[in-house]
Amino acid sequence: MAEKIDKITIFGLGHIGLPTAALFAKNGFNVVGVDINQKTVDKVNSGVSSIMEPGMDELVKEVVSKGNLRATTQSSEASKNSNVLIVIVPTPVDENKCSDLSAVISACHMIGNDLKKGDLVIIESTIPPGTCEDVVIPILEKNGLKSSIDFKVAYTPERALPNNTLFEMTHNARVIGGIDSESSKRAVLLYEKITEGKVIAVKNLVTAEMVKLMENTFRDTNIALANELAMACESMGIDAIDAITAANYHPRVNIHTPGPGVGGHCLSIDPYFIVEIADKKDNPAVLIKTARDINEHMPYHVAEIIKKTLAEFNKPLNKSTIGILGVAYKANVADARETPAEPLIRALCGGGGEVMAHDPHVSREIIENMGASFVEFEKALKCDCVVLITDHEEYYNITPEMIENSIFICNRPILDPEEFRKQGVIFRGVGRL
Ligand code: SAJ
Repeated sequence: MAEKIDKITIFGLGHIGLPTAALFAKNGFNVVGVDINQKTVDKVNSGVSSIMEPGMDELVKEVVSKGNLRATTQSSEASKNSNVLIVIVPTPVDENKCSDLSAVISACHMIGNDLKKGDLVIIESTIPPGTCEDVVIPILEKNGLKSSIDFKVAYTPERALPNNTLFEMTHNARVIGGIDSESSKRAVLLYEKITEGKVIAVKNLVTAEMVKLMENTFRDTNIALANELAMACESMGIDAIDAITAANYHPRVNIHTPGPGVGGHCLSIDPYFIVEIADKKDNPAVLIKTARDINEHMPYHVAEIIKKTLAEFNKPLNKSTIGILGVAYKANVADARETPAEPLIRALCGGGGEVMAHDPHVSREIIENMGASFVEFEKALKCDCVVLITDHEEYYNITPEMIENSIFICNRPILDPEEFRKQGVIFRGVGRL
């Protein structure tokens, strides 16, 4: 008897949802993507990727033209014709740094409306530990079907690195937790179809939820340690980059790289999900919260370095032009979500500085919304003070002669300070002398 092929509906066609949908479609599944954004739906249906990610344009074109992937805003018709329902919608934090689960809740209501016996519901969105049991399942059961008995539930976090998403999705290990062993078994078999990486079943839903948060918290906390060491080094006259590079020769030491702060939609948010639940359980996650505080402070620390350096040369901030190089949250991406460049720009503008920013990937509109004027690379280099925030490849070839007014605050370790100092440029930055 021929194997029954799962029909999949994916809720959310964003940075993770669309590649996931496209990969299932490429592997022969019939996939429907549901999104609330009509423009996204139209784009995908015309065979064009709605996200900027290497390989996605070709992949979306291929699977849409073969008829294996289509998009819709109508969840009901999609759900009724599927037996696997996957939720990949955003989970931001609100102004109190608590999780905003509204998109997950809304997707679960849509699924709950049309849930059938035998369906498998999979959550991929990053969520606080316990959310599947406490929030997701009660909504799915609203029409009387019972989880585990009538339908199955699994949680599997996505762990792909932006800009390398397709490769990592098909090669990284994947962690899966289920409400029961049958749920995780079905989810493991499904994801084995799209990845060559190991698919690991953990004990239950909450363990899988926690694994994702632990990974990003490890990285965020390690970067906070690097940033604290960098600030300590600055006050002691030590070049932190030299010191960290040397320390990392130890076989069991791996200190991450200090910088102007931690941006993006993952590291700067996920640790708060642990903090939130740990607080509720009356067991505060002090180290994790402190690490977040340190990383959130870094843009203001950069602002202080700028002000102090300008003052030394009798140039008050409110009479100076500042040229920011790079506003994306990390190298070679166009994504500026949670970027440390934004609080820095706002702090400098608040202090009366005239801030101009260049980024080869981020649009004029995004830069102007942060409060800076959008300028060409050459114009940014002519400012009283040039400040490098993002280590885009385009900036690797900056030379001392290009820094017209000889003040360069370089916050990523991509250039040799001595080369600049030899030519009379004041070279400072996070962790630098
Ligand atoms: N950063 C530093 N110092 C470092 C490394 C990074 O300051 O040593 C900064 C970056 O400049 C950036 C931020 O941290 O502003 C985050 O960048 P990242 O490259 O560490 O991570 P993301 O947010 O792009 O992706 C992370 C990844 N998680 C881990 O590596 C543990 C990715 O695998 C996850 O899939 C993703 O989060 C996610 O979706 O959660």
